[in-house]
Amino acid sequence: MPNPTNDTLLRALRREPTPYAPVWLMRQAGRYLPEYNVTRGRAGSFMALAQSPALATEVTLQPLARFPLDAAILFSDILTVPDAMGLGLHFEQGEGPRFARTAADEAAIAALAVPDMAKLRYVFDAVAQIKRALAGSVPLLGFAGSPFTLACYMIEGSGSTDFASVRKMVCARPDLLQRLVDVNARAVAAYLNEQIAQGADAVMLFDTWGGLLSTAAYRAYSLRSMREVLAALRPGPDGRKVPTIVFTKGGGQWLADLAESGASAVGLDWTADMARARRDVGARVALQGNLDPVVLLTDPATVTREAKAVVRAAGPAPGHIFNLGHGIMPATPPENVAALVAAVHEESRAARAAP
Ligand code: 1CP
Repeated sequence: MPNPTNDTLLRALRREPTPYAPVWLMRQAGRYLPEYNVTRGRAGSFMALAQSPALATEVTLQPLARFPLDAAILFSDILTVPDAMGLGLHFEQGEGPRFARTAADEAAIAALAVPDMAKLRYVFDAVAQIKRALAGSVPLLGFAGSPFTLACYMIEGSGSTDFASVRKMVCARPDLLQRLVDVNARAVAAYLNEQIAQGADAVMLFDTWGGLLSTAAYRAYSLRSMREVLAALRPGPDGRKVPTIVFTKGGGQWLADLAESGASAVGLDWTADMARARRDVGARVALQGNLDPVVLLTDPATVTREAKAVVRAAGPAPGHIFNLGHGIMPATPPENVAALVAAVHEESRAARAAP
């Protein structure tokens, strides 16, 4: 299979020189795009959209038709894996995810197993279909939730601001949490390996809630299980190692640990100091981030100024992938995204050309 024509992202993940900093945005397909809302309305529900490879392909490509982004990301959700484990996922319009059953006690956790990957066929079919539709134009990112972040939703049964029941389990029943995280790690590794087999050019682990843990608990339940997943990934169809990204929201204080996780790149949220991160670990891993997504709620001039500041903080050395510090917000005006992508390309190209 030929390399994607625009392989800036893959080169930056490998810390090879690129003419500019590649940019993609977490949640780049989503509710801020009117065309996404039309397709979602047609599908009837988020799950119906995600479970149709044709519609998932359509919405994956929507942001790329508007903006010269340097990567596509599979349109799906991290919670497809616990759904396939039998927890019964559904999304109400305007609300977050809900599970019909939780995995919060001894019996429910003991009953969990790595799901038959055939239940997630719709995801792998979407990866294959998106790859064909991209026709080599830009790389396709696959993804999964981290074993710990999936455990948070499985224990709680829905989203939460503090996941207190999960943090309680850390000290009250560490054995149960360990069992849950272990089965999730095996499931996530199998899930990502199948995405890789279908052509995902790079894969990312979203550890949205690892930042809620104490340092000791983070290392024991989140970081260690992510290392296990990364160590279990197989090469791509071309025989090369597939680049990987780990993102722990709130994980800036564990940057040295994350740099040793085995990932090619570490994603930073907007609270992290990008310039310092590049100095401290930039010779060992690529860094992704880290504009505050609320900047995109302002105006094109402000977006341009703030995006250029992140590009300057990261500097022109190889290994910076521009992104937001977390997902794009539904109230984002699309014209601000256009200004962002143009500013990143222009500023980073100029910095690399400077004598
Ligand atoms: O109503 C809608 O249309 C649903 C909104 C939506 C979207 C667009 C959800 C529900 N999921 C998604 C897609 C999605 N989710 C992607 C697609 C690729 C992209 O464009 O980036 C990805 C990578 C995710 C990952 C995801 N889902 C995470 C990790 C990243 C993050 O944002 O922290 C998490 C925590 C979820 C769970 C989830 N799914 C959806 C929502 C609203 C949530 C958050 C629930 C909560 O509040 O805890």
